[in-house]
Amino acid sequence: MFGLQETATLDQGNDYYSLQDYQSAVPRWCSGCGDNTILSSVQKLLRDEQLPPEKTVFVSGIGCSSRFPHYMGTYGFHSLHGRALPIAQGIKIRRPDLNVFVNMGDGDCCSIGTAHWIHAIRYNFKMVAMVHDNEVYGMTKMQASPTSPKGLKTNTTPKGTVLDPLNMLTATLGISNVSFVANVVEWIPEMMYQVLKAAYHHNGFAFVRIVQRCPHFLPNIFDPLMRDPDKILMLTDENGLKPSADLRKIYKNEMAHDPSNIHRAREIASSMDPMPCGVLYRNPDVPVYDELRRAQRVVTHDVRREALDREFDRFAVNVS
Ligand SMILES: Cc1ncc(C[n+]2csc(CCOP(=O)(O)OP(=O)(O)O)c2C)c(N)n1
Ligand code: SF4
Repeated sequence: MFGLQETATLDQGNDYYSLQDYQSAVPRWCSGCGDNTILSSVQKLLRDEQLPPEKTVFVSGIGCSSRFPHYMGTYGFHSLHGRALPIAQGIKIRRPDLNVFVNMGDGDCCSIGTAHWIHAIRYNFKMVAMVHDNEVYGMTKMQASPTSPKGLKTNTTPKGTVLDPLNMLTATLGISNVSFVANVVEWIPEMMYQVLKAAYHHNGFAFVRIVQRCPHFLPNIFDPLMRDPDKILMLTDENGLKPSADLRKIYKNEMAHDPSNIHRAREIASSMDPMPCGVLYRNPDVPVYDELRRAQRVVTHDVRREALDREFDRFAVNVS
């Protein structure tokens, strides 16, 4: 019996995390929903990077895409509509040792969450922020989102939207302290994986827009993009997208892009035909807020105890 106990002991030092270690509940997204593809890529990334699940947290808002943390075998925080980013920042400031990922819908980030989005770019905390852009409100059954294409008929725009969609890439590239911006489509997993990997390795706020299919409400909207490979422009660079020979056989539209050039990044991001996919902008030298704060404060246990004692002393009752 003693021997049995011994073999049942786990050797924590030699852990290898498999894909299953990053999986949790069975996803409840519609079949064919692009959120499923994003989930698979992210789980593969975490497995390849061997991120300890107990040191990793996924934060989301509210929406179909925001169900993401339920399906990860890590820590998770399914928060409030539009509020994923401040919650993720709160986690990062107290626990800089954690790997923080954020999943938001286009409504979540670019509508109700706009103020948080802008300030998160400026604060430049180290985290990966993914926007699942299906160009519609999915969970609440098809209202127009800021990224809906002009003319789209939805429950809130029965005669069709009248405005051009918000370009979240040029918007992000226009904010002070922006440090990483990328764009991908979820139906090309190799591309999405490589870009998410680059985002994870970026020291700062890595903003990744992921164009995502919603076959339930907008079944054909991305057909032109999906069916014509020439409508995709691969932006290649040494530390970002490095397409394989197989990918190159299908997607022939390719351009070497220097992601340190913000003017060029803005220029490229301003046109979606063909759709630029890859890392548009990367600047590793932008100050990272969590590192700035860490450098200023050295809070040892003694410092904390002294502060607590001082606080308690204010309420001390002298009975002598
Ligand atoms: C404060 C608040 N306002 C509105 C809602 C209703 N609501 C829930 S999800 C959602 C929109 C979801 O669309 P999106 O963020 O694009 O995500 P998707 O479902 O398409 O993934 C809305 C308006 C809410 N839950 N909370
Ligand atoms: S409604 Fe759309 S976004 Fe929501 S789960 Fe279904 S396909 Fe995905």
